Amino acid sequence: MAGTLEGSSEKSIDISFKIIQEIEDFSEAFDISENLDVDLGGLEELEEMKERLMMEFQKCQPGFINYKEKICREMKDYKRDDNNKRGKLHDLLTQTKTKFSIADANSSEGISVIEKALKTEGFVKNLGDEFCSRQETIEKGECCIVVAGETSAGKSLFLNLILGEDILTSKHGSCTSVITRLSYGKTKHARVIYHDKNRPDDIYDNIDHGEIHKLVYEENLDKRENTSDIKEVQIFLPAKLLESGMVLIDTPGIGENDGMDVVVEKFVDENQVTGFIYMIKSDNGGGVDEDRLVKLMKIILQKEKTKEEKGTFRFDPSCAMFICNHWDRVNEKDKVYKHIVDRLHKIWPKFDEEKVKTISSYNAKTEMERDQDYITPDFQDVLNILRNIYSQALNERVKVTYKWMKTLLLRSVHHMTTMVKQLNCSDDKMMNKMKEANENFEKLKNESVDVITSLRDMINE
Ligand SMILES: Nc1nc2c(ncn2[C@@H]2O[C@H](COP(=O)(O)OP(=O)(O)O)[C@@H](O)[C@H]2O)c(=O)[nH]1
Ligand SMILES: [Mg+2]
Repeated sequence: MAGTLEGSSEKSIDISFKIIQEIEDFSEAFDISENLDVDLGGLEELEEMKERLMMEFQKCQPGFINYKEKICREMKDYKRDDNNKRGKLHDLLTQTKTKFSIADANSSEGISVIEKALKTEGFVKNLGDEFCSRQETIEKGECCIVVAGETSAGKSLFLNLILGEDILTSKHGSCTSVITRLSYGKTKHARVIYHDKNRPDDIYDNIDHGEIHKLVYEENLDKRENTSDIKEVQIFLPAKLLESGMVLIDTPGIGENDGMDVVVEKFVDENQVTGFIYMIKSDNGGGVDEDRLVKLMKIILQKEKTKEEKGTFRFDPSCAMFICNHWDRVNEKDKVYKHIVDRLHKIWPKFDEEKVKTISSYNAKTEMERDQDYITPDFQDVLNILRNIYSQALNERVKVTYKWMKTLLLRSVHHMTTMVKQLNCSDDKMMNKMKEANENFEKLKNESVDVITSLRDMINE
C-alpha cells in the first residue's frame, strides 16, 4: 500500500508501510510527519513516533475502520448468535423437563426409578432443581468478565480506555474498595446495592466522577480492612463495548487484606463468572504476584466447583487473559516477558501463552485522546484477545448446558433400555445374569488388587 502525500511540495515522499517501518532516525521521522501532517509532540522514542505515523497512515487508507469499533461490532454479532443458541437450548430444556414431569405424573414409579439410577451413578442430585438452575443459567444474557490484579496495576485506567470514558478514578493510591459492575445502559446512571437486604438501593442519575469516587474508593487503609456496607456499585453506561452484553467487574486488589478478599469471594460465589482478565504491574520486578494470583484462582475455582455440583455454570480457566501493563516502564522487556510467562505456566490451569499481551494502557489512552482512530498495535492485540475470550465464554456456557442435556438423555435412554430388558427376562434368566455380574465384579476386584500391588512395587523401585 503506497500513496503520495504532499505536505509541502518540496518534501513530498512516496509513503508506504515499509517506509515507515524502516525509519532509522529522527530526521526521517520528522520528514514523514510533515508529509502526513502528524504532530509528534509528547513523544521521545523513535519507536513511539513510528507507531503514531503508522496509525495516521492507516487512517488515510481507503476503507479504514476504527479498530475498536470493529471489535465492538463483532462482539455484538456474537451476542446475536448467542441469543439464538440460548433460545433454542432453553426450549429444549423446557421440553425435556415437561416430558419428564408428564411421565412422572403418569406413573408412580417409572421416571423416579430413572432419576434414582441417575443419582446413583452421580450424574444428578435433584433433577428438578438442576433443570431450574440450568434454565436460569441459559436465560442470563450477561457475560461477566472479572478484572483483577494488584492495586495500581492499572485496572481502572484500562477499563476507562476500553469504555472510552473516564468513568473510574485512576490514580496512584486510589483503591477500589467495593465491587464495581459496569454494564450497558441507554443512559448513564448508577445503582448502589447494600448488604442489608432491607436497605433500599440508591439510584444516582447523571453521575459525575466525584460521586462515583466517593462510593467506590476508600483511601483510608484502616477502613479498607473492614468490608463496606455496600455490596456492589452498578454503573450503567451507553458504551459501545457493553452493547454486546459484556459486563465488566472492577475488583478490589486481591490479597491486600482479608476484608478485600471476602468482597471478591462473595462476588464469585453469587455470580456467574464467565471470563477473567488479570492485570499485571509489569514494572514491579517482573510482575506476577504468585501469592495473590494463586489465592484468587483458588477462590474462583473452589467456588465454581461447588456451583458445578449444584448444577450451575462452571468457570473455564481458559477463558482468561493476562495483561502485562505498564509496559512503557519495563526496561529488559524480553527478560521480564519470559519471567511472567514462566510463572503463569506454573500457576494457571490450561495456561495459553497466546492469551498474554503486553501493553502500555497509559500510551494507548494518550494516543486515543489525540485521535479516536489511533488505536496502538498493543491495544489492538489486547482487544483481539478480549473479543476471543468473550466469544469463548459464550460458547462455553452453551456447550456446558448442551452437554448436560445430551448426557441426561443418553443415560436415561440407557436406564430405560435396561429396565425394559429386565422386564422381558424370566426369573431364572435374571438370577443367572445377577450371578454372572457378581462373578465379574469379584474378578475385577481381585484384578484391581493385583494392579495396585504392581503399581506400588513400581513406585517403590
Ligand atoms: N506509565 C504507565 N502508567 C500507568 C499505566 N497504567 C496505569 N498507569 C498509572 O498507574 C496508576 C494506577 O492506575 P489505576 O488505574 O488507578 O490502577 P488500579 O489500582 O489497578 O485501578 C495511575 O496513576 C495510572 O495513570 C501504564 O501502562 N503506564
Ligand atoms: Mg482501580
